[in-house]
Amino acid sequence: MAPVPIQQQQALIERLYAACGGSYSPETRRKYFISGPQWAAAYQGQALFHAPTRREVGFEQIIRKWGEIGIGHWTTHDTDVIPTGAIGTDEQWEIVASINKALQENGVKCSMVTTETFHHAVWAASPAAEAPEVRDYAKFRVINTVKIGHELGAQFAVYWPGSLGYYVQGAVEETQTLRWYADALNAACDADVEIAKKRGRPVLKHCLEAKPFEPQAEILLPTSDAMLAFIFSGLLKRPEMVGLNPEYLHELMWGAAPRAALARALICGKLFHFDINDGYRLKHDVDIAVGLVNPLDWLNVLVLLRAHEYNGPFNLDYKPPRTTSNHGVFAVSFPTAVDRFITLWEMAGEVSTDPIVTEATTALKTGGGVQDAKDVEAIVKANSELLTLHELIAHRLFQILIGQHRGRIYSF
Ligand code: GLO
Ligand code: MG
Ligand code: MG
Repeated sequence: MAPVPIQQQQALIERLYAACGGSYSPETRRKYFISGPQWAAAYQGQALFHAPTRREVGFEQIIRKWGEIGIGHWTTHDTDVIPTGAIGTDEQWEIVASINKALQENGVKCSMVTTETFHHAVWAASPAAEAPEVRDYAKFRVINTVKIGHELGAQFAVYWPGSLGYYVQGAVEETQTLRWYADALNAACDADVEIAKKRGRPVLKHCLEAKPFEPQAEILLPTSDAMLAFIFSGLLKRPEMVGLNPEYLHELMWGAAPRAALARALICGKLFHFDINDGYRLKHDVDIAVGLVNPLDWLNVLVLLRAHEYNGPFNLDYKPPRTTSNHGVFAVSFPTAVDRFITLWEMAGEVSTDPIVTEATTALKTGGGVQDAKDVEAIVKANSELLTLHELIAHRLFQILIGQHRGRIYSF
């Protein structure tokens, strides 16, 4: 093959993307509650050891692309779109008005807003720092985000308290810091109740997002389970307004089974919002797009969510890799992520109606039929053949994942 000159590269990408087939129409994509974050599309590839590889992209372009691709919802941090110095000023409301215009023109809705409490120097000692002025500023910021959320028509506010923790031990008293953090959330919920009432809108769903490592060395609320304990701790004035935004990779990072973490949130009635992506156990937050690393696990996660009729958003919180170009972000990265999600979601539907999975599951739940609950030997014996179904079900899920249940076989 001859070298491909730069002016022919986009055409090559588009031809091979089309040749992949299997993509859904924008109308079909819009039927799912999928949201695309401003920060994900605007990510330029930078990190501590990485210089940016892509040019800046603004909200006008991202919202337009969401409309074209069929990503029905847009999400943002306050400072993704408003410079820190303009937060709360007239300039902010001018920007918010132009966001509303862009959303309307492109048939996209804002579903979620979130406050950046990790990047700016003011958060060096976290949003629940010792200095009362930092904590007052944190309250101002989260209340302001609630206001923006209502103005943009959002239903959710997310909090990733990225810097709530420490690097060196002994300076931070954990219980005090958690109380201070709760004060900020209480201020946001109180303000929300008032604003919602004034505007005749429902209150937002306030969602906490945990991450086990980064950017602090030690994190005070590192897992979704820790956050559940925090929600039910008595520190929150309105715990009914607060739930979770688990992120698939954040649970995997600490070694959890994401599906089990989601199940624990479900039984508490706190699975409000879900950040979808992929990655590896015990690595940093690589934020790979959904289904590229653990498709079988993802299929299982979606089987669980369908079974519990989860109807909240699926937020594409991943980072297009540094090797993807500005063109590739919209031509390949986002449409393929959406389409893998839809495929896995529909496959999860097939799992729930699959006759083999259904019969095997029913047989397991029926058991071998022993009346005497004290007869341990009889119980073991009665179920000993039946339990082989566990492995058979796992095989069936693999078949569904690769389409083998529809008769696809490999012959020599
Ligand atoms: C970072 C988090 C981050 C949050 C966002 C929403 O690791 O995943 O992207 O999801 O700040 O609050
Ligand atoms: Mg996230
Ligand atoms: Mg992440």
